[in-house]
Amino acid sequence: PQTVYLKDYTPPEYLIETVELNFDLDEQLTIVRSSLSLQRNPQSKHQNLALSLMGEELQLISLAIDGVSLDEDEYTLDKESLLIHKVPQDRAFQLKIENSISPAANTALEGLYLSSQMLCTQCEAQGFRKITWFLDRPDVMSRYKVTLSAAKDKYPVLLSNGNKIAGGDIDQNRHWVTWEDPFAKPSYLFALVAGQLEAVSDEFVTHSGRRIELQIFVESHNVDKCAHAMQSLKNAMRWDEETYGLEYDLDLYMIVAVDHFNMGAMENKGLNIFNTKFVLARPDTATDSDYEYIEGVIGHEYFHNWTGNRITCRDWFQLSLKEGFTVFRDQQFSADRSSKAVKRIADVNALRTRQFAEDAGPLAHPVRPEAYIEINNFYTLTVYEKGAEVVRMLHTLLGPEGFRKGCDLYFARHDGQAVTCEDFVNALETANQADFSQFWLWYSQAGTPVLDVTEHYDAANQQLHLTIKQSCPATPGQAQKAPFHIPVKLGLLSDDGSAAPIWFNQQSSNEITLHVTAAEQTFSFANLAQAPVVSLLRGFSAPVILKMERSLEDLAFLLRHDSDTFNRWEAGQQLAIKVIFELIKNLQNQQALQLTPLLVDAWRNILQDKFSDLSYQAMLLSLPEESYLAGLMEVIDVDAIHEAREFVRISLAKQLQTEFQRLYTLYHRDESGNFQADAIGRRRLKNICLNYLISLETPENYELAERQFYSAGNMTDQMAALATIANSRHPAKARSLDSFYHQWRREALVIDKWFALQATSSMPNTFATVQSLMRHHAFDIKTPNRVRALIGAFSQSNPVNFHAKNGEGYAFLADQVLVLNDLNPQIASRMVTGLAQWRRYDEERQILMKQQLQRIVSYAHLSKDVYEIASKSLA
Ligand code: HT7
Ligand code: ZN
Repeated sequence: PQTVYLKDYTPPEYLIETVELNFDLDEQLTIVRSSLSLQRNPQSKHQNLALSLMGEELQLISLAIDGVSLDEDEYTLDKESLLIHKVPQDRAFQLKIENSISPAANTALEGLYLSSQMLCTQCEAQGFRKITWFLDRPDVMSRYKVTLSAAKDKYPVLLSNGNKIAGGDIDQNRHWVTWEDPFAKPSYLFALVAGQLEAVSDEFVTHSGRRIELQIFVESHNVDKCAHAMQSLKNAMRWDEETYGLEYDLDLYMIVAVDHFNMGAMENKGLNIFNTKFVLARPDTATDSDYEYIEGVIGHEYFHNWTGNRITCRDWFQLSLKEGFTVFRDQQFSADRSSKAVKRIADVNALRTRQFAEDAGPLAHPVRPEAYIEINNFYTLTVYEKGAEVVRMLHTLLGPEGFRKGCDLYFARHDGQAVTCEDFVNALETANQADFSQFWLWYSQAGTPVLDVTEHYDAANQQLHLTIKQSCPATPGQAQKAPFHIPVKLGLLSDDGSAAPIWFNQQSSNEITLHVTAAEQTFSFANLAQAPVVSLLRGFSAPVILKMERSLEDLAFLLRHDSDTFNRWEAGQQLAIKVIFELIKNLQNQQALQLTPLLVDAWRNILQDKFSDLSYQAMLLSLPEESYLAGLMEVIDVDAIHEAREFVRISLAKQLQTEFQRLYTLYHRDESGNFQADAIGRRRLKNICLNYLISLETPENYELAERQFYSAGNMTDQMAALATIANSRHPAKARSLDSFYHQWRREALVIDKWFALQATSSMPNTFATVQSLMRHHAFDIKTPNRVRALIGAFSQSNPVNFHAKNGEGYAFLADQVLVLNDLNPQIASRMVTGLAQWRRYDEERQILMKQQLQRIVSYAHLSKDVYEIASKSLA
């Protein structure tokens, strides 16, 4: 397969000003008639008389230019393009194309496809070319008018972008609707939906007094699960006006929820299409986390209207221009809507566990990649999450006002354009007279920088010297790295836990941001009568690995006293990590395990202290996840990690049982339907206590979990109880799982949870369970949510069982990847991730994982998607 390079970018040779599309919709055979007004792009340097359009899996019916049909010798058709040998050069012309497509046969879920009984589209990144031939690239922006016609009974609702301008009946059985979008857009933002859908409606009055109609379309049995998504949308619209001064532009905003979707959601202009998972919620079917995710994703897609749609990407290498910025915006939104501390910790946790692994492995790439084989493979944690961290650092460096000033300039300068990441950074620089030339390296250099910090207290001069060395490991294609510009937030604590004033450059403050720009730098702080305790990288001010020798006592001190909520949590995590790694060493040397009283005391303090934010308290009590611990190990030992972490969990439960029980009883109450932050906090705290308690495997704690499972009036409590049961030797495990299935068999999203819960159990017979679940009548390999819930969850979130020494997990995954490869390459390539980190394991596992990757690569009909991930993993 061919590699596409950023350096080869050239402007399009032709532009398309307007597009008229006419769809005769039918699930077996849809006829597409497209009329394009084209003209040469004055900015193109080429002198080509020919016009090359992209198209895949299309059946051509006819072609005409300015009303004159083209003969077969006037064009060349191949698998991926249509070349019209000669087109008018000095004037605009009309190209008419008629072709057919087969939505029901489209299992890749890209282009026009059938989801349940509904027809819908997914065009990002390059799906439009599976609908008709086009200049399917984001820098070609056109105005669209779309007419849909279909059978009235099967497809009573017909939707596309923009405003509905006309409609009517064709005959007794068929009807039509015309939509017009006044905003020019790239083809990836085109959408249509047809189906038997019900609309839940509301309205929003904008800052300037415009009335916007809001509609969420779902199948009729889901109408009672849209209220939260609707409220989230209104919250997002208000927030963007207040925070960025950005108002919605069309008169109508539509969201459609579909069962079959390759990702979370899609920001098509005026017609978002969502995975049902990120729309539907009712207290008894969705957990508190589901509610939070829904608000975040609804916000994310809404925010794209400005960061992505009004201002879009010049080419797909610039993906982080819209995704990194929009993730940052949705993170800010969620933080403002809930607990800032908890949201930041959750985001950093996800980044460090998953993106850091990507950045340290064979698939590492810069936030702005330079080459790809299949762009769908670059919707990555690096482009999204690290991209958001890069924007966050710009926000930190400029401060909120400076950042807003820069954004205002970006929106004013580039509205209606397709631009690059440089354009974004330039606008921030110009508005603030800043210089981000070194900062730019965050976009072009891959890998996670490491900060090695040493401190030296000079008692005689009452000075503290901090020496920070930065380095960044080699990544594929980038052996050497230049130093980054890293904002490092710092605070100092006196020995009573209060803030020690920071005297730096003759000025004093309680917190400062250091600019780390060289390979090695020393920062000195004056007027310190005693050695302070350093709180570094507050708020996780940069996506780096911080290495600093710290005693258990210092960490326990920071855990008690740091005023920075992120660093307070981080101190607890570092403390637990140090303890767990000591235990891992003991296990590997076959020594007896013992838990240091220091950790028990620290956890006791957390349990006994008063917190206004109980979600935060619950987070402080959570032990680092196994996958995060794995990322810190030279050679990953999944069994030792699991055993050591379990030992800590059980020991804490034994020694602090009374405290865990006290808090469980205090906060266990029925307040289903209450989604206020304090009620969510009570559930989180109570459920983490339950998690510790059940590890004791005593009848009374088993009883506690079972009672909660059967009496819960909300999904958070029911799932939390079932998860503890499924992950233990609870005698009622099978009965509880069966009961759950029967209770929820008609709710697809809840059944996904049921699959995932079993797939992630660390109990010994899980692989057999996974195999039998593959044969369960509710399992469907053509439904991405189900695949993620079973195959994805097992291979990516069940380290002990997936990495079983006999290699059965690896062979199973490769089998499924090959099946998926033929059905849905995007989902197949996502599943390969489970094997990508093979070099991090012991030699025996390396051999087994590598064998499966080789088996995948040698498959005769391998898709570009899977080939790219598997071959790069092996390289
Ligand atoms: N911008 C959207 C990306 C997306 C997507 C990409 C490839 C294949 C399928 C897809 N569905 C959605 C989602 C977002 O980031 O908002
Ligand atoms: Zn996005």
